[in-house]
Amino acid sequence: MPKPIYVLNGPNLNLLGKRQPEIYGHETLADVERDCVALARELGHGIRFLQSNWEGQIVDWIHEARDQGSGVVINPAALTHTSVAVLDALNAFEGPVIEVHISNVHKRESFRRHSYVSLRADGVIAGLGTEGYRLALRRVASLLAAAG
Ligand code: CA2
Repeated sequence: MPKPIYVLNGPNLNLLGKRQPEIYGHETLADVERDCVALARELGHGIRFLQSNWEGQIVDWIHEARDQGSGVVINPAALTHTSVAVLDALNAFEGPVIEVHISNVHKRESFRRHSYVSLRADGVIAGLGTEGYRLALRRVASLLAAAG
């Protein structure tokens, strides 16, 4: 069985599609998961799609991915801007990592322009809406294929 790509979602993303649609759109996280599962299948991969409001849980899932995952797509949400713990965990993960933000963080408050996670990410997608998750999955799949 090939290892799944981990798709990790940080705090408050469980509210996607339920609040602030002007920033984050109308799709729910369940919609995003459904589309990611379908695309991953097309690309010949499985995924483990997860969300937590707890920093330590995100860190634990990144640790799990070290043995059980092939790559990571991560929207760390607010932890992007605060969490050295998430960065340290990602630094211990050897496969491809793509960071996703639904909104264009560069068009918002200045604190959103700094990302700890970008110090490790192989690529960053911001402002492409929930389509960013699918683009990130495609990139992880192509990096995995290139690595053989
Ligand atoms: O644009 C993104 O994807 C963010 O990672 C979303 C985070 C924010 O802190 C980052 O700066 C950018 C916030 C996630 C909270 O998501 C909500 C969705 C709907 C309603 C309320 C919050």
